[in-house]
Order: sequence, then C-alpha cells, then structure tokens
Amino acid sequence: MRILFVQPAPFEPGRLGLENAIWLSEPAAFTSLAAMVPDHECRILDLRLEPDSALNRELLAFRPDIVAVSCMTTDSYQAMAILQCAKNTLGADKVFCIAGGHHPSLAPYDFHQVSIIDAIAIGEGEDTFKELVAHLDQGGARRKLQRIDGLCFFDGAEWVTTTKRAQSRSMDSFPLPDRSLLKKYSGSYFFMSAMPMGSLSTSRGCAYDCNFCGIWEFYEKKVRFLSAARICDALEAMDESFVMFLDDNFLTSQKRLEELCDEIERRGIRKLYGAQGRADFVVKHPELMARLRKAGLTLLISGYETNDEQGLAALKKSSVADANKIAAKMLNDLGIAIFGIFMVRPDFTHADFDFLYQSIDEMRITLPIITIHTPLPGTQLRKLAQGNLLTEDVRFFDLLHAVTPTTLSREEFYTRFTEGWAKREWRNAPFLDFVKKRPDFMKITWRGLIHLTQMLVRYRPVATSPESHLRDEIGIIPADLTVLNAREKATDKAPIKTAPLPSSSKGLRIISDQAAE
Ligand code: B12
Ligand code: SF4
Repeated sequence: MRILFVQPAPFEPGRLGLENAIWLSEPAAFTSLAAMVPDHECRILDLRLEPDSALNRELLAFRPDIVAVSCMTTDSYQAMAILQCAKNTLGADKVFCIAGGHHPSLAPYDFHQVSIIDAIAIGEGEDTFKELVAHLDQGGARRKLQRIDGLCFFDGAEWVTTTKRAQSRSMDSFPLPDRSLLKKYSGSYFFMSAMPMGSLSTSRGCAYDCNFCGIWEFYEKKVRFLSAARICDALEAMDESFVMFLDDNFLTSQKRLEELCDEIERRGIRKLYGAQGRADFVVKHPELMARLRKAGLTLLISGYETNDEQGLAALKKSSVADANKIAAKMLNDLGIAIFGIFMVRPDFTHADFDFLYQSIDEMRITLPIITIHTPLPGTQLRKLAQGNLLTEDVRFFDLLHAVTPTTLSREEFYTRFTEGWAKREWRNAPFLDFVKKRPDFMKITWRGLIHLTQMLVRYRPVATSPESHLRDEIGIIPADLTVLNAREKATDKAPIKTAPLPSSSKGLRIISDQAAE
C-alpha cells in the first residue's frame, strides 16, 4: 500500500509557536509508525518545511491509499483540513484517512466527521497502525475495524471505539524509527542554534501527575524506557552532532541514566544532547548531573512554572520553589543551558507578574519560556475549568492565549505577558556565560546561529507585541473581559465559539503576521 504521512504546518505565516524560532522537531510519530510497515511504500510530507502547493502535488503524484496525520490540540484544524483535501483530491472511497496523536487520543469527538475521517487512532500507535494497514491491504472493509484495538471509527451508523490498546509493550521491542524517510528534510530541524538536530524518544510516560499535563493520562501513569544499548544504537545511526531527546521527563530513573552514561562512554559516542527534566531530580542527583554533562548533556528544558509555593501546590507539581532555585544554580555552574518554562496564570495581578519576572532574573535562566496556564484537553485542569472556558477554539490552546477570564483587562494582561518575552534578550548575561562555558556547543552550532538570528528578527516582534494576541481574540473573546464580568458576558454570548473548518491547509490566520512580513 502507498502511505502518506502528513505533518500539519502552523496555519498562518507569523504565527507564534515554538517551531518558529525555538524548536522544530522531526515528526517522530511518523518515523516510528513507518518502521512498523516496512513492506509498504511510505512517504512523509512535513508541511512546516514545504510550500503551500506541496500537499496537492504529493497527493496527485503519489496517489496514496492511506493518508495519516498526527496532531496536538493546536494543529487539529490543520490536520482535518489536510484529510479533507485528500478526500476531495483522491475521492472519498479511494483514500483511507486517519488521525492520531495527543489531541485525537484525548478528544476523539473533535474528529467525528464522517466525510473526512475513516478512523482515529487512540494512544500509542505502532501496533494499531500495523494491524490497520494489514487489514486494509488484505481487502478488509474500512468500516469493519472492530477487531483492531486502539481505534475509533464510523461503522456506518455510529462512531465506535474499540478495546483500549494496551500500552505495555517494551520500547526495545519496537523497530528503530525509519529516519530514512526524512532524508529530504535533512539539516532542517533545529533547537535554537542547534541545527541540524536529530530527535529521539528514549522513554514514554511520566510517573508524576501535574494537573495541567496530559502525558501521564495518555500513558496511564506508566513509564517505559528504551535500554541504553538501544539508545546508543539509535545515536550511532544518526549523522547529527546534536540530538534532542523527546521524552517529557528524561530525568527519571537514576539507574537507567547511569547505564546510559556507561554505554555512551563505552562506545565513545561524542554528541551533544538536549532533554526535558524536572528541577527536583537535578537537585537530588548532583553527581549524576555532572556525569550527564560530561556525556554530552548541553541543555535542559525544565517546567519551573512558578516560584510561588501555593502556585506549585495548586498545579500538583510535587516540587518546591527552593528546588527550582537550587537546580538553576547547579545547571548554570555545570554549563548546562536552562530553558525554563514558567507559567502566567490568568488570575495574575501586577504584583504576581512582578514576582515572576523577578524570580526569572534571580535564577539566571538562559532562556525563559513564558506560557499561559491553559486547561488542555484530557488534563485534570480541564475538568476544573470546564464551566469557565471563554472558547474551545483549539488554536487558542497554544499556551500563548488566556482561554479563561483574566483578572487584569485583556490588554493589560497581554502587555505584562509579552513584557516577559520582550525584556529578555537571548543574548543576555546568562546566555553569554553559557557560551563561555560551552565552546563545544558553539563549535557545532555556529552555522545555526545565522538561522536563529533570521528567525528571531522575524518572530521576536510578534512574540513581544500584545496587539498580536489581542487581534487573535477579536470576535471570539470580548476585549474588556475581566474576572468580575466574565461569566455573565460569556454566558450571554454562549461561551464556546469554534472557528469553522478551513478549506485549505494554510487557510487560517489568527496571529499578527504584519510583524513577520
Ligand atoms: C516535540 C514536541 C513538540 C514540537 C513539535 C512536535 C511535532 N509533532 O513535530 C514543538 C516543539 C513544535 C511542540 C510545540 C508545542 N507543544 Co509539544 N511536544 C513535543 C513532545 C515533547 C514530543 C513529541 C514527539 O515527537 N513524541 C514522540 C512520538 C513518537 O510520540 P507521539 O507524537 O505521541 O506519537 C505516538 C502516538 O501519539 C501515536 N500517534 C501520533 N500520531 C499518530 C498518527 C497516526 C495515524 C497514528 C496511527 C498514531 C499516531 O503513535 C505514536 C507512536 O506511538 C511532546 C511530548 C511527548 N513526549 O510526546 C509534546 C506535546 C505533544 N506538546 C504539547 C504542547 C502542549 C505543545 C505546545 C502547545 C505548547 C508548548 N509545549 O509550548 C506547543 C504548540 C505548538 C504550536 N504550534 O502551537 C503537548 C500536547 C498536548 C495536547 N493536548 O495536544 C505534549 C503532549 C506535551 C505535554 N506534556 O503535554 N511540541
Ligand atoms: S509536567 Fe512534566 S513532571 Fe508533570 S506530569 Fe507532565 S511530564 Fe510529568
């Protein structure tokens, strides 16, 4: 069978998003899924790196039997638009359309559109996809998928959800991702100036249960690891000198990380790495952190969220402000760049903003990533926020828009929020300290600096302008909305306004693109 995997692009030029300037990750879901069906002809189309016409061109040239999309909440309209385009171009009965990933798994009802979607993959996809492809290849009916676990499909009368796919298979038993399918994009993926960058998932799931995060719900609070030997096999197969580990919580088991350091040393692998991990783990394992640094760990993304104890407790973060401060000091001393994620809550007052920005400065964060507390689908927070949502339009769930009422006026809120980005130049003192400490990183990434500079020139004016955010809300969230009048206004106007499905994969514009042009 011919299978086309399509990665959605941000839906308008100039849209704010991590992939614009900070982190463009390779579509790892597709390389994993494709590795499960080696007897079939697979192609990956990454629309973030393609011109507008690429989707149509590829559909007509390749004529796939299956078109598969993967999406987070924010990509969902685009994912649907891609599948609609495939159906319209190739014929509804000629192409089988499937969506998978975090949003379809946690909110499958958003994809119940009979004319566009044949099936929704729920949860981990490898075995589900393999069984589905085998079924279709053997001429199985597209509306008789009951025997395949982990699917939701329309059986002609209603949407049916099959048995939950067990997510217990050992990670080592999966084939390594088929990265050969990304050859045409080789050199295009990046983390800041680290370009080219390889991407690798070394674990799945998380044992914590922060109430704003869906990862532990997705993986049912279980954690599985790729063995050190398998990780090193994958690293050795990569040409890139910089590799980003995709795990949501790379710093989990001390034993597995020690084994990884042993194996990297034993094989003499000389690459640099980035990962995501918790501050409290850093604090508890100073020797291991030094060892990881020696093995190549160069940057760590940590969800510090806030230094306010009550705030941390309300997020069920299971950590304390002191851990944030100590971890930041340890990482700075080690020469590991800190990408600290901080959270602005919609109920923030001016004093709360002041406190947050002061903490960030005191902690000497290399690059603070300031986000807005957002009740993403499938999270505990979403259940709490349900009656309080100002919109369910998925484009607003990018952690850069307040989807619940703000205490300050919207204008004041976004002015203070964007100030957080505006005040922090990337060439700040903590960054320059890091540069001095890590000539090894600068040596392999100096070419990427040109790309990074171009991206920052392009997107910084958007990220730092409150007007971008306010403009997006026009017609969806009343501008003068505050906590006191929010509920009343929202109910008057019916709180939920969802934008219509776009007719083309780059059809939507919500965030200011003037600055980018
Ligand atoms: C890399 C990454 C990104 C990349 C882009 C990812 C990409 N697709 O290329 C970047 C940096 C751009 C990004 C941005 C954001 N991200 Co992000 N990201 C990740 C991360 C760390 C890894 C994704 C990955 O490659 N995983 C490895 C692959 C193998 O796993 P997978 O994608 O889940 O795929 C498996 C299954 O889902 C399924 N599957 C997936 N697709 C399909 C398709 C089919 C057809 C089938 C059958 C199965 C299937 O099978 C796969 C194999 O088992 C995840 C966390 C995580 N560990 O997954 C967060 C995650 C996906 N991101 C998240 C979020 C919230 C964001 C942001 C909104 C906020 C932010 N973090 O700043 C932004 C939004 C960007 C925007 N444009 O608005 C959330 C998503 C929640 C949600 N409800 O959608 C996650 C889960 C993190 C979290 N802790 O909550 N992200
Ligand atoms: S935010 Fe991080 S630590 Fe908390 S549950 Fe999600 S992945 Fe785990």
